[in-house]
Amino acid sequence: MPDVMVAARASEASGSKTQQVDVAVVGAGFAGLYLLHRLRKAGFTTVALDEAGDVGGTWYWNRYPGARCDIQTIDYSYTFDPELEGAWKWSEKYATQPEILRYLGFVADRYDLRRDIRFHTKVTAATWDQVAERWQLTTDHGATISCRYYIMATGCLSSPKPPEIDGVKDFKGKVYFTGRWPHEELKFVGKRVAVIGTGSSAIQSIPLIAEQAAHLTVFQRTPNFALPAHNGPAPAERATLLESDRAGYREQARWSLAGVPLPQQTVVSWQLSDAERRERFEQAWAAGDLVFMLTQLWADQGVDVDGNALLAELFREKIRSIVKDPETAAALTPYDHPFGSKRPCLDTNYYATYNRPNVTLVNLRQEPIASITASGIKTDKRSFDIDVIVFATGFDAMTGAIKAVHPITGRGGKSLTDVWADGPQTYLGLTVAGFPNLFLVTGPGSPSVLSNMAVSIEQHVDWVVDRLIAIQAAGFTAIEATETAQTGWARHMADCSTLTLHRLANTWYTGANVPGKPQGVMPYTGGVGPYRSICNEVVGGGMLGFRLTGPNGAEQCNDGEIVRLQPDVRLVLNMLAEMNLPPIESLGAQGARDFVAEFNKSRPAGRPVGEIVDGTLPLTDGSLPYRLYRPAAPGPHPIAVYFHGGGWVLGDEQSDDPLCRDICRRAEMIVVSVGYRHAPEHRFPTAAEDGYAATRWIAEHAAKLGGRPGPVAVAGWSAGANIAAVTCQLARDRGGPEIAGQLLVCPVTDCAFDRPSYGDNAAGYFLTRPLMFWFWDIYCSPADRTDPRVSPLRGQLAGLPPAFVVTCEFDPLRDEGVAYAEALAAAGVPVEQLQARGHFHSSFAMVDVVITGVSGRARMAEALRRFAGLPQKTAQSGESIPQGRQASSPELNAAAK
Ligand code: NA7
Repeated sequence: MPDVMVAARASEASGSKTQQVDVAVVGAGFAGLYLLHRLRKAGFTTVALDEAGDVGGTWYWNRYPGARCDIQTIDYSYTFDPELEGAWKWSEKYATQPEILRYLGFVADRYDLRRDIRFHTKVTAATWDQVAERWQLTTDHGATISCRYYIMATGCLSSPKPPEIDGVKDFKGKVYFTGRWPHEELKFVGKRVAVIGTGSSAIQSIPLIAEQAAHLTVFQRTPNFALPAHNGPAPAERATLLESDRAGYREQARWSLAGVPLPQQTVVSWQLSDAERRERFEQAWAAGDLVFMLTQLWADQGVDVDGNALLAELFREKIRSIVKDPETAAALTPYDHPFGSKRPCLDTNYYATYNRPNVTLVNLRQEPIASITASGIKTDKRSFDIDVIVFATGFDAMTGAIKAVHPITGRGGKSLTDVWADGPQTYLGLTVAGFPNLFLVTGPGSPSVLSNMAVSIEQHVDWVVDRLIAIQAAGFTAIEATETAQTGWARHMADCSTLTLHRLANTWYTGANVPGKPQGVMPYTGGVGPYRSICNEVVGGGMLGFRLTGPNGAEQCNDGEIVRLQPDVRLVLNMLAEMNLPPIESLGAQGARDFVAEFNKSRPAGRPVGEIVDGTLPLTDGSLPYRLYRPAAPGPHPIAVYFHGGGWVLGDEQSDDPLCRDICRRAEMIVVSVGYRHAPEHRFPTAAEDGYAATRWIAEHAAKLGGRPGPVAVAGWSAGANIAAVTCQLARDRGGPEIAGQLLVCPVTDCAFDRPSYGDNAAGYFLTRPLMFWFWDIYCSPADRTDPRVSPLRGQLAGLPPAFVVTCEFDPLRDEGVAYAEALAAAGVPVEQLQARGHFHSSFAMVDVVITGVSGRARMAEALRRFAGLPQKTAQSGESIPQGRQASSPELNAAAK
């Protein structure tokens, strides 16, 4: 729509009088428009301000050739009004920028939104007036504004980055920025054009510019992964799915990981053959769906560098097969970042464009740009005569647009720029401590750019407007995040970012694209659905982490951290809660065993090891089964004897299979998991005596088992760790075998139940207090419980082998584990402790489910290697990064560790 028409219909707020409104919004894009609509419906007086001449936000500015969305348009739409959905039909799978802009104009018209928007208006300062409890805004055009609430709907990618290359001003030709493209159509016919950058904007525009230009030279700093969009009409099956159950489809998107209704992939890469993986990849390549490619191939593609490398290599093969010149193909092939850690692009003929005779790729890694001259671009090797330079160099993402609307001065005169000097700090990506009544829509700390923005925007807008309604109804006039909540959110963000591979790439997600910008993963990586549930929990918890204030000293503050669990632990516990399982102790011993066996069938298969051998070992009164895990590398290897968890009642030598495989792979040791006998059939001290006898036999038969003769290590989890600890005491007292060290993961060490962890974690973290009581009752009568063969904390501890003791924060057994470690240390035993924050009793046994346990399991393996006298490993399987060819790979390797 021409600006002149807009101006005629836009909000009139000229003159010098201050405009008084309840809410001022900055931005008239997807977020600003929906905000206006909701605020108005809720009865708030509002004004929106935008520098642009019309609605559209990022779609107003990014008019470069080929600009399209990279989420299918069927999903990249408002969902708040089914009638609106019925009234608009997208013509293409990925709509073009003009069509998206028309859509936003249509929405603005439909709800008559322009009358509350002041276009061509930039906020030049925003100051919190503590006395009036209002924000005072000055603008470069028209009246100042006084508002109770100030909402930044400024978008994540709306502040273009400066060129950062010397000499731009000297250039005599034309200069364009993809992020600020002129409104009139540009003609490149007969022109020598340079495009600097190879992100989405460049990858979308390069093929179209190449079709016109006399010559196109692309200056590439970092190659990117791109897959074909296969544009055309919206895929029929997706449209049918939506139309058959619109509400259900939208709801699934709202609770999904990326804001698109796709399921959680559960099959892991090592469960698929090469051919199966290739087939999945080819299907995704043919589907031309970015979110599908990013999430649906195999479960470990986005969380594990090895799983990711398999996918990245398939991409590289494609690039090599399309681009004919091997040198150009090599330069276009990304090696410096895992697939998906930098935003991959959707393209139309991108790679094939480099087969055109009028296109040249300049690899800036080999010949950096030295300067821009009057006639073109000079690298340190060559000069290029150029008529037009297109900067597709990206944005100061996430924070740039917020900080651009500055200064924002909060309580006590604090400036947001200063508060964020070391990186953005927010609570939920929605609010900032010290800045009352200020809200950010899809701000840093929320899923934002790692999600379908349409879904995330609606969730934020609904959350904010619903809160304003509730605050007003309760008689409060100000809301502010607490420092505790904000610090807790930063910790949770950091925990989440260890789950994905985004931290391993230099990208605009991390701020690395802007010189001098503080670095850290800015969007929330925990997923749209989990994030939504957290926001709901904040409300359900009485606005946890917010201080609400109002007239006459009214105040409410339920201070605290919203998430203290590791993000994946939280997901597991929520999933278990949703399953509404009966308490294990209600099932009887056999019922509980059947239940656990069934439950274990649904977990990810452990990773391959060199060999697995099942056998039996003799006892004086029978025999015990064992399962031996042998590393792939040639032996002989040192041996770790392993005892499974299960409260002396449940499990067997196979029930901790994924953990045994993990230990075997990481420590490169043979793991022999022992099937000791269980209660109630065999009560105390059978399990302990079996553990000792088995260890003795294994140590004596180490060579026969293919292991290295000499001392063995012992390891165990939960009741198995109890048996490992007891075995060490018995071995010391009974003349052997010699034990090199003990790895005790969440051990049972004592029969006292009055330590705080038994109370704090009595319920809700799977291993409950009633379940522990049940285990104790089945295994051991009260009269026997102080025997060191079941309460090793009560035994003599001097002279025991070195120990590595792991405890988890949300575990009834936490404090007795810590007590054992401290008592060992006091007795002169070398001890290392891992007190795992945010973890629960099963965290480390849930290999490939609780991914945040990886670093802990890596430390456990290192401890076992130390016990065995093996050298420290430099890179762990599952954490190593594929060897790159570019300069940043050593840093990536370091980060991966
Ligand atoms: P991006 O994805 O940030 O891409 C910018 C590109 O420009 C990228 O290849 C950069 O290389 C390159 N760049 C940036 N600065 C320079 C300088 N100084 N010299 C040479 N090359 C440079 O921005 P887009 O606009 O393409 O896409 C942004 C998002 O919008 C996109 O992900 C979609 O979500 C929509 P680098 O990788 O930094 O080495």
